[in-house]
Amino acid sequence: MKPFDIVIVGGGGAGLYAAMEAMKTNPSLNIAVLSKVYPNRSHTSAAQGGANAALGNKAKDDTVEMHIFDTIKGSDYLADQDAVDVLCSEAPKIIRELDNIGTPWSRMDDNTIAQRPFGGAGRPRCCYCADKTGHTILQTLYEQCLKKGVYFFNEYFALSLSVNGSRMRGLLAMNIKTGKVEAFPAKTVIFATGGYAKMYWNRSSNAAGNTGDGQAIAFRAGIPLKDMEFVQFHPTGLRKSGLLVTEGARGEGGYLTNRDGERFMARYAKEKMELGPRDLVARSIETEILEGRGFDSPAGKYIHLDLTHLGADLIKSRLPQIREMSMQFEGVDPIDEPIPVRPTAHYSMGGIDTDNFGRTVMGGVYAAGECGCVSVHGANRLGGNSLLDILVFGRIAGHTAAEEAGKFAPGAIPESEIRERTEELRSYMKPSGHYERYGALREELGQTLAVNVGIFREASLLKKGIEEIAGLKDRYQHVRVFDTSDVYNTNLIQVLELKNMLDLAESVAAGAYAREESRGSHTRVDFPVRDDEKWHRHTMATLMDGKVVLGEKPVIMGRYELQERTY
Ligand code: MEZ
Repeated sequence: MKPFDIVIVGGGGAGLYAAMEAMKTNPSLNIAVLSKVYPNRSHTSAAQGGANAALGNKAKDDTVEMHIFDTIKGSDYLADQDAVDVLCSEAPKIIRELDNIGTPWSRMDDNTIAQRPFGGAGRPRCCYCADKTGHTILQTLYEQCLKKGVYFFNEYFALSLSVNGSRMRGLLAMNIKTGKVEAFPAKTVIFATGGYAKMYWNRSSNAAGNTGDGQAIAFRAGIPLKDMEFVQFHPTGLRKSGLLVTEGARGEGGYLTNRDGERFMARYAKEKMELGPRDLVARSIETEILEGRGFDSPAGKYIHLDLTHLGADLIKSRLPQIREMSMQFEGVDPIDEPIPVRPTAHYSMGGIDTDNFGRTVMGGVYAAGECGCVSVHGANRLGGNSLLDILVFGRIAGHTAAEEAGKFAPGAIPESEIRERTEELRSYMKPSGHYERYGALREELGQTLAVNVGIFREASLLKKGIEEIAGLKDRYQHVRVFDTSDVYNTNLIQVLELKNMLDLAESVAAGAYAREESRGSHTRVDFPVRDDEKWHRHTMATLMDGKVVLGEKPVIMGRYELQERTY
């Protein structure tokens, strides 16, 4: 195959924005997007509530500076302040740019882009398209990429980077339709494969495919991962499935109530109530449940998200998807009854370490969106800053790669690498006396993470989690794929995804065990206080001889000094 100037791995919002921007920067470039699903089925489509930008449409006195401060405070002061400046300053421009290329934003009466309140934000600045914001953004970007001539390789599963010494020369991927390993020689590669929170299995709002493929490939190629222990639990996942019930439901005025009918958030965030930041609201719900004030059911414990007082018109016009999902997955119509919810693993604050331009430590390799960690979210992301992150930093990574592609000579990927990868894939199908099945390992991984590396963490649990993950990695050596066909071998894909999750889970648990403090989403009951002296720093995980080695990196400060975080 002819070398590409840019290969983008992942067809969600970050990948597509990167492709669109790279084309705009230099239309003569040869740009490919590889995606394991069709791009318009990427997980961006599940982002419901919206994207933050200080447009000042709903609150005239909103400012970019307030957005910056809310984000830094929300991050529990672990975000890099120069990166947050970029995120929030670019926000109004990027929302308007999306408007110009056709994103159907909901509108206010004066026809300006509608905004709703979101957690941890001082002003209502979350721009939305009903409760299908990510879905509409994704469609808009996909259309633009097709129009601009981006090459799409859909249903390709990325396997590894091809690296010669310190020189990256492209990517190897499996064509899911044929089972063949194909080489994609490239001057630059951008990873935009989304997050890794699906490792929590059914305690997750994530799509089945959010298995951290980009992070795992980069990790195995020697690129460090940053702040992996910070996994965000969204306060309101549906009780049975963990699917997301947007924060927009609380932004529109929904209440959280316990089994005594009490709006319990008054106990935890007197001022912000249900619109406290996610880490705080998720901990509060979990505390209500642990202290016996939740509801019990065969499908698990839960609390209520009550929208009944909002009325049918509002629910039907602004939260139609939530209504549909509640009816389909819980048998509850939120117009008439509260929705049973419980926190659900939703977002990976950690990811591939990048600078503010999307560059990693390896020349020619970039990352953006949830797959990367720039870091704008620190220890806790604010709702509505994720779509914003993929747009702003997807665009920046696309621009940087387009500008820098000329610096890297195209490398050829040797045939021997294709053969090696093919043999690796085939090795899963060789008969073996003792074998393990994917399903059991997958479920046990989710279970150990939810129990031992969940919302409330503690040394002995984390240690158990680390041991259990190591045990699962040993057992993985014996995992076998019984479907030996080449065409759409989904069992093989699942097994490869499991390998990625196991490698990443190890770094999540190792970081969580090492970080002896509580900050943002990382709550250590044995170290309940934030320890700025020892831990106001990023955790860096590197893979050396197959082992996770932890290091650290300073947090970039700016105008805002460390403060106690109250809401
Ligand atoms: O940023 C998010 O995670 C988001 C918009 C989710 C939601 O509650 O809708």
